[in-house]
Amino acid sequence: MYTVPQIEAARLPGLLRAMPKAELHMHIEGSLEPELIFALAQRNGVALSYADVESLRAAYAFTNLQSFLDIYYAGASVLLTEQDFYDMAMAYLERAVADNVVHTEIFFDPQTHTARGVAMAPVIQGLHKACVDAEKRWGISSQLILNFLRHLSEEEALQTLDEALPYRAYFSGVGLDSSEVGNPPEKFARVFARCKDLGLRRVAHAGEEGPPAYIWGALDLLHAERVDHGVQAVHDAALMQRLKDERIPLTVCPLSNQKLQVFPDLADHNMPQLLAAGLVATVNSDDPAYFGGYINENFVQLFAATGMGSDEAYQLAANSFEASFVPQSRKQAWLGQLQMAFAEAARQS
Ligand code: ES4
Ligand code: ZN
Repeated sequence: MYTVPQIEAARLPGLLRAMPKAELHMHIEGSLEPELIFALAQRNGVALSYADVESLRAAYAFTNLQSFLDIYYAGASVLLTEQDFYDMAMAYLERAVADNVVHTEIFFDPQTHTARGVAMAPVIQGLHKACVDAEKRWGISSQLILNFLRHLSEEEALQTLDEALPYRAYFSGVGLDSSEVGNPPEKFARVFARCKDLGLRRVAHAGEEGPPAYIWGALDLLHAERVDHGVQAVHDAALMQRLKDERIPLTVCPLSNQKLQVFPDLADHNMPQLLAAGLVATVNSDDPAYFGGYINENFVQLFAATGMGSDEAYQLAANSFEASFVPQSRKQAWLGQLQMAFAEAARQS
């Protein structure tokens, strides 16, 4: 049994930044920084309804999920070519490496692009080439997870899946995102069943703003292997027991939850409760360009606000490896690296 070294509070932020980690809930379109949005708009001759970078950033004052999604889809409208998708993903992957992310499972929203007349090929090929080049250049591994937009119909999701299947080798799984309340998981039961038959891994956003019933639905109707967000599970004791017993991971996004008013004060975030209940909870950035920080900023601000310590830091990093869709042998190797990072921090303490 491994005993986590206790690290003094002053050294905790440094450890949170230095420890190796996996990021499992990050929408690549949500990594588009305002500067890159304007650069791509200029390169592609796309008109934006904001005068400059500052006025766009000033519009990032969200009150709920929908108020964010409206601006997020507007930002994505500058993406047209394979090079655009490649540049966006390389910018994220370089940033992730700086945060000591060793593995990432990247969400992308093809329907946000195909609905504007962009073909599936430049979307997936641009993202895939960036993943390959980033691994060669920096050693970070990545997978792509295709997300269906839940405010659209299941018919449209099925058509999107068909359009993506020529690139089946380039994505490992599917997910479900966009406006949650009013778009319950049962709407997508058939398309997820088809994905399961195809051997695709399955995740779904559930219990971000929506009720515990949507988390049950994600598990029982979509056969989701991970729940994205899932923070509303604490309102259902039987559900908490199920998540714990089956070790179903939650990919939690603290700064997203704060910015979208799920937990307006980070000090009230329920991450300590999720970990104390024995759940496989993880920390992720969701849409880092919009919510005020990449993964390390999520770790550092969450720990400062809630007073969690080195036990929780270790647990969250270990959980991120357990929750990833990679072979057990790679998870074991990462755990070894994690324990080396803790040993190094303990030597400095
Ligand atoms: C999202 Cl925070 C969040 N929730 C649901 N769908 C999304 N797409 C991008 N970010
Ligand atoms: Zn999300």
